[in-house]
Amino acid sequence: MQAMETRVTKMLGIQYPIIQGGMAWVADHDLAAAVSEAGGLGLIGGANAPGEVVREEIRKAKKMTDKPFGVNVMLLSPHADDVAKVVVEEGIKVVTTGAGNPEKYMEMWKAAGIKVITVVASVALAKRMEKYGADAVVAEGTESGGHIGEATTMTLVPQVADAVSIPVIAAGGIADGRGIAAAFMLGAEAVQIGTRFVVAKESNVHENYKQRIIKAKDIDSAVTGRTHGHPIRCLRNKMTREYLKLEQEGKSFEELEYLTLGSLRKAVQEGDINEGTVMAGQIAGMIQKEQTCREMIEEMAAQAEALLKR
Ligand code: TUI
Repeated sequence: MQAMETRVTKMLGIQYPIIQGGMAWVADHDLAAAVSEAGGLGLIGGANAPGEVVREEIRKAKKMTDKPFGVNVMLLSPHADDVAKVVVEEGIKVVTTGAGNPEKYMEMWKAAGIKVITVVASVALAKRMEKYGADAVVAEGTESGGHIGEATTMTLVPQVADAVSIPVIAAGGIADGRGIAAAFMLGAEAVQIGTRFVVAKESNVHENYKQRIIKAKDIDSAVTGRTHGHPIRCLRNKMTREYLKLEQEGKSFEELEYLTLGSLRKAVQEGDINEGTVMAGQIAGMIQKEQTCREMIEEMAAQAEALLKR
């Protein structure tokens, strides 16, 4: 796999330049361990979970793999301070952050020898993170599922790659070897993949959620919360129709929160894909089947390598 060796694979000690997204309610110890065992970097998603819950997830993953895995600290979480400490106490080697600016934790993480990878949606934040000591950035395009920025992967990745010297990891709209090869052409040295791993055999999301992604068409994606500055990409359903209608009528964020509060959990765990939030990226339309993480990673890496050699 020489062609796929980059500063990111060397820094993280992984075989393939493929990082799993730290998805809220989805990225648990089973998924993270499976991705790491297959040669990528698995991530446990801290999401809104309390520190002790994340600690348990970390301990379970450690029992399943000796390979490196990381933790995503979701910065909007009320428990972010606790999770930030737990990763240090548990000897985690790689942390990714999302949905905010992690500056206040950087010194503590760097002192603990943690590789810090911040998810950014703009050149400005990428430059700032480099200045604060980030080891790499994930340039996440608006094609991604969940909480998103405005710039597309196609435009963001090369601009971030030009602006910083640390490695850039591309995310948003990538789910096969073509996407990985394209990201490399744009200047990325690894990719972060979320949506495809949601339908992995090792993913514990409800079967209805997996089937909704597998059945999704190219144009099934919707973004709620744009008018309130909390844009969330998910698959169209009863919830998004109602949300977007009320949003258009000028309802406030507080009035609409009841539609999304806890609704990701409702979709992921209870399988309520009509009233729940089915977060997924725009590439959901291309995802056709459930496979093991190993099958997905080996297939994507082989395809990318063949394309990059051409
Ligand atoms: O974080 C994500 N994606 C997420 S987090 C999430 S959980 C959640 N659920 C409901 C409401 C809110 C969150 C679901 N999906 N991706 C990484 C990401 N970070 N995308 C965009 C950003 C971002 C945006 C603005 C990072 C920093 C930022 O500005 C920070 C600043 O202070 O300048």
